[in-house]
Amino acid sequence: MTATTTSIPRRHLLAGSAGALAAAGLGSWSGAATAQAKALPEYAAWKDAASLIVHSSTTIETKRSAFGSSVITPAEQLYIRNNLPTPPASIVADRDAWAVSIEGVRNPRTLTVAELKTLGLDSVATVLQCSGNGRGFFPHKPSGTPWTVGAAGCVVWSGVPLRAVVEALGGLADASLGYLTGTGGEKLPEGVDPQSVVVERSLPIKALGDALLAWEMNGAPLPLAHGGPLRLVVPGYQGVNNIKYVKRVAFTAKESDAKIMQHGYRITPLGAKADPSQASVLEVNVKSWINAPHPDTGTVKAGLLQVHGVAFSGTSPVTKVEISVDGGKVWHTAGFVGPDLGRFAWRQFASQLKIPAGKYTMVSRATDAAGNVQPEQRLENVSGYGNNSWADHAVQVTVA
Ligand SMILES: Nc1nc2c(c(=O)[nH]1)N[C@H]1C(S)=C(S)[C@@H](COP(=O)(O)O)O[C@H]1N2
Ligand SMILES: [Mo]
Repeated sequence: MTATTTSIPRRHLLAGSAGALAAAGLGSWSGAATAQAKALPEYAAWKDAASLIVHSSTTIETKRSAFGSSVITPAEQLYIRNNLPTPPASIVADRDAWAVSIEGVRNPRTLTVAELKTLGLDSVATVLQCSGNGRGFFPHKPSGTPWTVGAAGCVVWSGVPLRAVVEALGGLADASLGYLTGTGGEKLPEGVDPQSVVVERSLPIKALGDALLAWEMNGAPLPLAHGGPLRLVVPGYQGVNNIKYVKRVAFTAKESDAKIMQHGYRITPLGAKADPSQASVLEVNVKSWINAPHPDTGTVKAGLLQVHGVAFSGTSPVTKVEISVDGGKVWHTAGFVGPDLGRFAWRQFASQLKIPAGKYTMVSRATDAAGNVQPEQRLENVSGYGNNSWADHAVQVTVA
């Protein structure tokens, strides 16, 4: 599995200076380009500012040009998204003392991280991606952070399989409990209904199969910024379902009543109001994008050009990535490079192109083992969730 070299004949050059996609207003860089250069907040001061776009103290994005080509996203470059103010550093002062209550099992109990560490150990690489990643490409400008591609990363988590914890506590209390519910440990603001602000998500019980209670990320104690001391990691599920500073895991008959579950993170048709009958943001959908070449990293010279990017899906491995330099008219299969870290991780793809001078609209399109193909168009929805459109993720490249 090596990168492929493809010669791009002149006929694949886009006519005119912009091409159809650009003319339609797609594939623009407006989200990244208009972000202000704000300073990193204190809890994330250890991050690599040069790799990041600070939208606010609780929303920080990785620059597209900062994604490297070695699969794992370093913690210093990983995006941050907090719905509530970040908890104080005191919660990671004694990590082993952090406690999580486990409910809906035969012997419900509160377990400390120290106790969890005796119950089992596993390690899994996953794509962590905010469901709003790509929101910046929606033409109706949804409210929320206009992320382009950088509300995502691929990281390795270590912790105890949640199944092992359930087994240690006598198994599920009732075989009919249909949901796995996780609750964040933030201190909630006073004077408001807790259900209106708590970060609490319910997932179909099948998510238990791969779930982990993780205390380590990329080989280091889980940073506070990413949910330390303990995080519920649900491989294959969108960012919001991976509960940071988790204080409660419950097996429940119903979905949580919390607003973030009932009305938040729903795929709401344009013009409609969010309601619980609409699809919730659950599994990650098939997606890819090109990280290099990138207009921020200088002039691209005619001749040999290295194109690379990332491709992933929810719970199925990606099996194919195609790239196009003419906005999707002619496609070439790219090669996978680097280690395969399993079906929840992203894969790097690369292609060497022999390319003449001109303007190109470079796009990539992923396919997974279940046969899902990355679509050309986004699914319009009020909050701008789940954008996996290959057209929106185009890079405009000038080869001189
Ligand atoms: N407790 C808690 N967990 C949370 C959140 C939060 O605000 N509080 N945000 C969620 C959202 S919307 C996303 S996209 C991811 C972001 O994870 P990161 O900040 O580690 O990148 O965490 C999820 N888990
Ligand atoms: Mo998110």
